[in-house]
Amino acid sequence: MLKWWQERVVYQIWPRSFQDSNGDGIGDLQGIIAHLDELKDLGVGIIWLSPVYPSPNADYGYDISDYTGINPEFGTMEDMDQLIAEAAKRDIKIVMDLVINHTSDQHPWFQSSREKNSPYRDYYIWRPGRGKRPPNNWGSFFGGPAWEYDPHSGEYYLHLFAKNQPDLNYRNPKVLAEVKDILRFWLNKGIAGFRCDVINIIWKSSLENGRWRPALKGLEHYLSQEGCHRILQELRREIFDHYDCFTVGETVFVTTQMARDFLGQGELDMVFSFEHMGADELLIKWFKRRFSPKRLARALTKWQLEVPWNANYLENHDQPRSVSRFGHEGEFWEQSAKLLCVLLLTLKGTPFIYQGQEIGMTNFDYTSMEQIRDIESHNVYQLAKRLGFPPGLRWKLIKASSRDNARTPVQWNGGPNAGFTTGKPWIDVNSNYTKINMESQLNDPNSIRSFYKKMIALRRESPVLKAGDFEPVAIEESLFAFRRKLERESLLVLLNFTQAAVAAPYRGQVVISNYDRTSYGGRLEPFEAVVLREN
Ligand code: TEU
Ligand code: CA
Repeated sequence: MLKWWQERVVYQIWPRSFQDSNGDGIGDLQGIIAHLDELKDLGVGIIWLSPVYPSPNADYGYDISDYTGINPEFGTMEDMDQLIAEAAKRDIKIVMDLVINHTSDQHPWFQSSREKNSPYRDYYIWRPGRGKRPPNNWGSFFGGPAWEYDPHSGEYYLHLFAKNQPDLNYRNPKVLAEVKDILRFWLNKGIAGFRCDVINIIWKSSLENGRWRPALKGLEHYLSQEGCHRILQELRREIFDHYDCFTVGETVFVTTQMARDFLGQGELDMVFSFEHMGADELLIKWFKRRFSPKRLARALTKWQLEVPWNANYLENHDQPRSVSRFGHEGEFWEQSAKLLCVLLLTLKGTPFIYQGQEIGMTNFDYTSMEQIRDIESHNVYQLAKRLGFPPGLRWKLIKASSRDNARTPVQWNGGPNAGFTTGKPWIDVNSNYTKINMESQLNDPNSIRSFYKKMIALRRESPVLKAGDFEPVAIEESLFAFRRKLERESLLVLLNFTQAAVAAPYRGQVVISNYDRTSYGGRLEPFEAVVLREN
C-alpha cells in the first residue's frame, strides 16, 4: 500500500520569483493563491514552499529570523492561512521548508547569544580562536572559513553557510525543544510535512580540524552523524508520528548507505541525493565538465536499486535549469524538456517539479555580476578573484553554476516582465519570455506544459509507474532504458539523450512518446522518449 506522499506529485515554489500580486517586484503568497487552479489542473498534489518566514534575505529565506512568522514581503499569517485553506479545497497539501541547522544572525536568539552570560549563549557554537586563527580549519559551503569572529564577545561562532547563518548547537537540549514547538505550530495549522534543509549536518561530533579535501574541510566531523540519527528518531517519535505528515531530507554528500540508514528506522520518509547532479560536474559544482548521459543514468540507477523510495528531482532553487544542463536549449528545446519530463515521472519515487520546469524555462541570459543576487555566487566570484582566476573564467563559472539560473521570475506571459510583476522585478527576467511562457503553453496540446500534465496523469492512473520495481536495461551515452514491473505488468522506458537518432531494438505498445508516435519501430529520434507496454 502506497502512502499519499508516494502517490502524489510535488511542485516546489520559490516564492520570491513565483508571482508578484502587489507590484513591489517580489513574489508573494497572494501570487501563489492566484495560480492554485493552474497547479491543480497540472495535477499537482503537494506544494513545497521554500521558506516564507521573516528573513533578512542574506540567503533569501534560508536565514530565518522568526520561525513562526511570515515574511512581510510575502504577506501576512492570514494570507498563509488562506493559502493552506485554498489549497486544501483543491486537495493540494502544503509542505514547508524547515531550516534548523542555522538561524539568521538577526534572530533574537543569536543577537542575545552575543552576550557571554546570556541564556542563549549556548544556542550557538562559540569558541575562542587559536591565537589569531579561527578555532579550527573548517570551510564553509559558500567559500571561505566556517568561523566568524565577533569582537563584541571576543569569540568566534560557527557558520557552515554564510556568516549571517550561525549554526545552532544541538548539544543544548533547549534548541531541540524550540524546534519541536516550531514543528507543532505549523503542523497544527494543517501543514502536511517538511522539507528539512541540510538536515544530515546538524550534529557536530567534534570540533577537531578536518583532514584535507578539495572543498569543505571538516565534513567528516558533522556528516550524517549518530547524534543526527538520535535527533531525527526523537522528532519522529514525539512529533511526526502524531500527525499525518511526511518529511523529505535535503541530505548533502549522502551515500546510498546513509540514505538507507535515515529511511530504515523511519527517521525521514525520503531524501534528496546529489549524485546525479554530478553528471556535468568535476568534484565541485563550480567546475563543469561535458554532460554525460551515461553518468546521469548510472547515478540514477544506483539510487533506484539501492534505496527503496527516492525523492526524484532534476531541478530546484539551488541548481541550474535541467533543459540547459541535461537537454538542449536550442533546436531540441521542446523535445529534450519533454524527455526530461518522461525521465522524472517514470522513475520510482516521489517526483518533485520545480517552478518553471513544466514550461521548459532555461538558465538565465545575464551578462554581468550586477544582475546576480545570490550571496553564494558573489562569495565564490570574490574567492576566485583572490585565487587569481581571470575575469572571463570567473564569469564562466558563475554563469554555468549560479543558483540564480533557477531564480529568475516565472514567465507567465509575453507581456511586460513576463507577467511576473507590474513593478520592477527584484531580479531580471530572462529575455526569452516572449518565446517561453505559460500563457502560450496552457492551451497548446503539444506544449511542454501539456506534456507534463499528460505524464502526471499517466503516473496517477498507473500502479506500475507508482509502485513497480525498477530494472535497468541499457545504460549508454546515447540510450538510457529501464523497466518498471508490477506483478505481470511491464513498462519499458527508452530515452535518447543525444542529437542523433539511435537504434533501440525493443518491442511493445506505445503508451506515450514525446514525438507523438503511435507505433515503435526500434529507432529513437533525437532526444526522443518512449514508454512501451511489453505485455
Ligand atoms: O542547500 C544546501 C547545499 O548544500 C547546496 O545545495 C547549496 O545550495 C550550495 O549550492 C552549496 O554549494 C540548502 C538550501 O537548499 C540552500 O538554498 C541554502 O542556501 C542552504 O541550504 C543553506 O540553508
Ligand atoms: Ca509582492
